Amino acid sequence: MTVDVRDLADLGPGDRAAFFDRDAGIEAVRGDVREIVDQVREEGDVAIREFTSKFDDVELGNITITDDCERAYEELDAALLDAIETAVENVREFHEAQLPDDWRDEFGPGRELGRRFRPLERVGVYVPGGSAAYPSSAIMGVVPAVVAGVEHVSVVTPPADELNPVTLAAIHAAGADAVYSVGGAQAIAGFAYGTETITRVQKIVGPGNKWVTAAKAEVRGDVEIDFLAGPSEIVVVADETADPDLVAAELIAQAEHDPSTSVVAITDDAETAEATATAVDEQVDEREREEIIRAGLDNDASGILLARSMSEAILFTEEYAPEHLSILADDDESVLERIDSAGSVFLGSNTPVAAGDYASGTNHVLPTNGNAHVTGGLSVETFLRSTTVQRLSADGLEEIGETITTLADAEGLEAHAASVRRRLEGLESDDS
Ligand code: HSO
Ligand code: ZN
Repeated sequence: MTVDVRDLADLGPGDRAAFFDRDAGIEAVRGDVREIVDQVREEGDVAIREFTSKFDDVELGNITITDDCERAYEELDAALLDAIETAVENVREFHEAQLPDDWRDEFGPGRELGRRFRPLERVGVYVPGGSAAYPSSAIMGVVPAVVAGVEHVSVVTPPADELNPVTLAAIHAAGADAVYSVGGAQAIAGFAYGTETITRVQKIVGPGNKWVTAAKAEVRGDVEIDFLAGPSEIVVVADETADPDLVAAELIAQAEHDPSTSVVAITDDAETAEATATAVDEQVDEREREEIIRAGLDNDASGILLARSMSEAILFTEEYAPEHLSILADDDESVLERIDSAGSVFLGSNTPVAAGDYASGTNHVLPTNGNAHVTGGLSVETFLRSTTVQRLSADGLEEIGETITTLADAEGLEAHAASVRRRLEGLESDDS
């Protein structure tokens, strides 16, 4: 068997913890990354070129490749272009539905409060390249920023002798304003501090390898980031009605991303668990990326788990807080009802995770490593900031004046209280 079925109740504390202690694996490279970041910060483009030569084995001509993206778009095969346009359109529509309206309301007599939303001005999107060149990630990073109204959306993507034309075309279709042929920690540093060529941004988003993620951790504080994303993850919660072939297909699909992907199926039904293990065995041989898949299935945070009840399966899933959650169960809505922590949820047998990875419209840049306990994936809000606004009428100020002055006095901030009393006194003399 490629994957054994394990009883959840029999897992020792160490085995159980392995499922929950996933991390992005960046500690080992933090020191090296710090040096790269510091050098780019000091030397700008010179350091960008030096590190690109050293790590990517490419002597950069133009760092800026915005026009190349447009050309790739114009020259792309019609079927691919159509797929990219459909994906962009669906992602755009779903994200447009997220745009919040500015609002004001009266919360008490003469006390008007509200919120306004404005886009960030300059953001940077990291689009992975190399063996993990994902045109879809270009769409997922750039489109929400454009929808939010960000004025300058720039993209970095690693250089290569032959850049992936589909990725370049997708970057253009998604609406990026500037594109740079730089990858790794040096690209993140370029975004964070700016160089002669690269425009400094206010926020950096998008997934990357551990060098990229470590660099995001390094520059965080000087620049906003989305989150530190690790390898892909999925939990499939299945009951006895689930088709084991589909459960297996979901595990295998995400496992093909990376050898360190974590994939879990959990069910309360022994037959479903065994049949899933058999289906994984059968399917894995047929897959092109079999070796990567096998490595993923073998991870400590991967496995087919048999729970004593659906409740136990749900509690495990909640603690896992997976990036992707597929629910293949008769009453999937009531399973969903009991789960708060997951990046993106896929309900029912017609909803493969690949739909969200590529084209249904939801975002695939999602929290991993249990971060779904505290955050969601990329959205329009990632690229907005909010401002509160208020106006008090005379009545409104009189109503809360004493509350303010009492608290200000208690804090010893007499001038705060005075700024209120001066107005209240003015109001009294207006009355007389
Ligand atoms: N499942 C990945 C995204 C992706 N899948 C890109 C295919 N291409 C992380 O959510
Ligand atoms: Zn995927």
